[in-house]
Amino acid sequence: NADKKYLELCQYILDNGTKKEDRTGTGTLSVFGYDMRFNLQEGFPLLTTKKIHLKSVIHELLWFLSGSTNIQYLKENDVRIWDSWANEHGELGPVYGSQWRNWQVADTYYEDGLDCFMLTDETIDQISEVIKSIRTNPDSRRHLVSAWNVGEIKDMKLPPCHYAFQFYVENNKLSCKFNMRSTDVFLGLPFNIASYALLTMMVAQVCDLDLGDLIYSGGDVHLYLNHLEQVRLQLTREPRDLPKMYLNPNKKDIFDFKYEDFILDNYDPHPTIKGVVAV
Ligand code: UFP
Repeated sequence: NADKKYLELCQYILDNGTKKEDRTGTGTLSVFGYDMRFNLQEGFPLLTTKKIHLKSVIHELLWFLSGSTNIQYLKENDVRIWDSWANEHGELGPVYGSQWRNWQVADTYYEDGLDCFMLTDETIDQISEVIKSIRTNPDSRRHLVSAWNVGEIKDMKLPPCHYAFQFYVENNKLSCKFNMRSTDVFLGLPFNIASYALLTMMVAQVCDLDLGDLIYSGGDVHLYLNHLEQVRLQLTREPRDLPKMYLNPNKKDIFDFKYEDFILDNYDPHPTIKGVVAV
């Protein structure tokens, strides 16, 4: 069960984490390298040991998939998770949406017989490409999307935390592994797990595949020191049955999904636990 694995991670960090300073000045308990696997057939991995605001997860994912890097859409839908990183125009630089849908390729090549080179500007829609490759060549080992565009990181307000994900098809089931260089386990991770679970469900539906596993793979996996009390409270709570997520079965194009196409059923979580975001 997703809560059990998540709480095991929390306990593991409390027991084994190293006290480390961090960019935000908050301080963390940190471990390096940790994986978790969730079977998506066992229910939607939305934590029940505290209430998670799924609305923000759905809007953020639709916003990534739209290719946008401006917080205006999020603002219109009352989602504030990106507010503290945006500039005065709501811009975030070339973050996830830009890399997923419009990876910039600046190609230089020499024209035959000419003593000069040409510059071409091309963009790659990695989401469309990966869906095409899953449909046409399911056994490929190259179903990969990267947000880690080395040449553009300097222009991003926040370098990608979940920097790449890979799909895998086996017995007509779709699995997804997502990699995070840096994970705020208390506030970020429950969101990130739900978000990639949704993305996997959407891709599975448009590729006519069943659901396999979702695998989280973390680099610097940390609990901020001002979240420890909250985590200890959460650890006392008994996990409940996972909810079910239903997607509108008529959507066969990943870019056609709207907020109303996601129905969460049977979600009965323990109450919210508040914590301050480190910026
Ligand atoms: N963080 C997450 N998940 C996300 C996201 C950010 O856990 O999806 F965007 C956290 C990780 C870290 C902080 O605590 O935000 C980013 O800081 P840094 O760039 O210094 O790793």
